[in-house]
Amino acid sequence: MTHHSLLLILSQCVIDGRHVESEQTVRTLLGEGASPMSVLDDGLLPGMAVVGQRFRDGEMFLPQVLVSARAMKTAMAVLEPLLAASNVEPKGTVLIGTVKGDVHDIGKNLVSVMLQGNGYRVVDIGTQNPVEKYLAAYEQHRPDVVGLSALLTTTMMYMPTVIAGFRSRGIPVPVIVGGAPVTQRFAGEIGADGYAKNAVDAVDLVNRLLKRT
Ligand code: B12
Repeated sequence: MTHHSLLLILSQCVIDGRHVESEQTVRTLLGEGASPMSVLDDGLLPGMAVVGQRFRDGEMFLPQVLVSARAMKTAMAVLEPLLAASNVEPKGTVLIGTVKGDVHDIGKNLVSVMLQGNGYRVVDIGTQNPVEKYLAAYEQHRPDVVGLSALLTTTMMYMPTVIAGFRSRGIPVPVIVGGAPVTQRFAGEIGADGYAKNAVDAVDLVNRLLKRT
């Protein structure tokens, strides 16, 4: 089978939420020499995009989205070590987490993996983080950049609270934001130090903020 048809099958596995087959298909593609990036960009992400559209249009419901998310995650578990493989000295540390009230983590995990793959150490504090969690993790790990993720128009409104938490304590760490509803304009309005629309741009953004390449 060609890479192209295997990638289509992989997208469909994510859409249908077939996690066992999605993992197998990823392994087959890798075994046949497909790059981890293309498996992600041309197989998994297009599948997840369809899930997003169908959910929005009321053609798919939450339980189905959950099984799709699981298929995406099982496949990502195979790709992560490959995407993150890098044996150079860390270029810096990035603390990342999804904000309070929000359980979405697929996009955040992707950003983490891409940063790791590009030489950063990532401290991932998971989902549903109140400002106190970010502050405590900051004290413990002293990251060079803090990243906030939110996928809901309601939870993105919590982002300024986290930024204020750092600023009111005089902590000058750059705070960057992202997630589907977040825009460059919103980032500017809440005084974030940066915004990126996807994981690849997130790496560029961190490179720029820390003047690394
Ligand atoms: C999967 C999914 C779920 C899964 C999440 C599983 C998981 N472990 O993450 C489950 C089923 C749990 C879920 C639940 C809900 N969901 Co939901 N979900 C989605 C869905 C379909 C896909 C999200 C996703 O993973 N996308 C793929 C990733 C790769 O993209 P991404 O997250 O945008 O991340 C990229 C960029 O945004 C960026 N990025 C992300 N984070 C960061 C951080 C930084 C610092 C930077 C720089 C960049 C960056 O880089 C990423 C990689 O390129 C979206 C639809 C959509 N189009 O977004 C709805 C969506 C986000 N969900 C939605 C809703 C309404 C809900 C629920 C409220 C439903 C309900 N009634 O209960 C709950 C909320 C639960 C909660 N409290 O958080 C709505 C939000 C509407 C809104 N505007 O607020 C959406 C948009 C669907 C829709 N069209 O209606 N959901």
